Amino acid sequence: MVQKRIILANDLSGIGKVALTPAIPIMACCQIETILLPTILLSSHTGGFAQIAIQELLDFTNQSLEQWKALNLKTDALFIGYCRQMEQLKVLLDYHTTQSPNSLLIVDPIMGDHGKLYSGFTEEYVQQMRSVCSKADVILPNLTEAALLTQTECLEGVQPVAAYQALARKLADLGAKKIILTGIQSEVGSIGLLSYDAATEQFATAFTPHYPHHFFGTGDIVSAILSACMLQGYTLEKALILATTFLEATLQETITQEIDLQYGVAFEPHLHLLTQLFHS
Ligand code: PXL
Repeated sequence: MVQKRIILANDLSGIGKVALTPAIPIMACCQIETILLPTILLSSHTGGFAQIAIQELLDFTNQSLEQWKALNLKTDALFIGYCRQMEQLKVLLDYHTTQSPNSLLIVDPIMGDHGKLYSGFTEEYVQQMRSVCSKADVILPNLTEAALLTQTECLEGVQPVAAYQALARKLADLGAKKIILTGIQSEVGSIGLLSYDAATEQFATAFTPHYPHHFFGTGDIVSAILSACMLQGYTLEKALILATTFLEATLQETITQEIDLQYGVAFEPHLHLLTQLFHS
């Protein structure tokens, strides 16, 4: 079978296993070919480190996309994650519309968590992200990002599933076709995902045990697995279960190993689960 090919437009960070770092091996294990577009270089993620080295890459983004246009590069999906420069979102959306309008546009609107924007992000960026999400086939916001996109209060703590369903519908009203909300809590002790397919109006959920810690990069791991599942033709129900199962194994491993959580989670020992599933 011909491998599916995805462009990953996301940050490349030295420390912390966020964004491209887990996405590259996860995609490989899921048998998806990656075309890499680092949108910004950072020496670490931005969650609590000082003295972060940063190299912005807008020119590089433009030049890469120009080369790919000249090559008439064929792809099955474009994944847009952490950009930080509004202009990058514009050129990526333009590339998608003009070069491969029939490929899947998957957007993880990485820009905040715990009710706040990440450092370096602006309200103008949020607006631009809203318009990118309106064109997307799949969006993968956490609750903070969903609140920013819908201009509503951030849902905090344990909430009835109906509250997340209403939020997903609001996101669909912006134009996205499939919504996957991450980090939802509908019972004490568990955390999970809720999907909504606007075409069929179907919801699905899947949960994993909730630990009282902040784990960096878990949203990026979930986004990579779900994106791979979409390309491999999985249903949303099945994709959600796979993502939460992988996350549960990863978090258990991380807790057992007593890892310094600033440095990211121990996802590597469980990559073989993905290879076993996707390698025919
Ligand atoms: O996991 C989201 C993320 C991605 N990229 C960078 C980050 C974060 C979260 O802190 O700092 C650079």
